[in-house]
Amino acid sequence: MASTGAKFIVTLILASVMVMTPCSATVYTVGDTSGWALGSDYSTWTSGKTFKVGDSLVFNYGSGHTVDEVSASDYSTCTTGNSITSDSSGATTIALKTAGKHYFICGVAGHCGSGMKVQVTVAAGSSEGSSPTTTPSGSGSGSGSGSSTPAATNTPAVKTPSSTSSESSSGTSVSVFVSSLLVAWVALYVSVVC
Ligand SMILES: [Cu+2]
Repeated sequence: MASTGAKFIVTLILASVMVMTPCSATVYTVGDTSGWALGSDYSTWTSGKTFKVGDSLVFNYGSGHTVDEVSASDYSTCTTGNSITSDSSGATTIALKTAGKHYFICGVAGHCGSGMKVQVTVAAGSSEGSSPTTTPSGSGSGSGSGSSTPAATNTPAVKTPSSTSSESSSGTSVSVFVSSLLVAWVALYVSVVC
């Protein structure tokens, strides 16, 4: 049935969207409920977290702080004044657009040295993950033994008046083929996005 195949494909698309939604982007609140403040240990906060390209960091803080993205050397020495970016709005969202390490400090004198510094390692969007393995379904089987006819490629669906079981099975195999193509495409897309 065509409607069954269409429902199956729609279900696959919906399922793939549900799979892709949580893996596409994660928003991390730096320090969680403590926010961006003195007295927090941000190396503890980053431990166990995996940051990816597309994720973002949200810094929540009161007045008297800033969020400065700095270089590695400025991070280690708590040097202010060479910031790549700086914000003091109280709610800073940093989109992690590139892979590698990103360093953030508070630019107020003394705060970085007192612990207001955080570095995150951002992984590339696509890891060399599992390539989707396409299993070739044994289509075309069912021909008898010893038939050496070479015209077995892409037989068009001809409506034969005699209701044979091969007609419905060919329709099913076509929808399965299209579905497996879709699954392979979704798997490839997910592996690129995640
Ligand atoms: Cu500060």
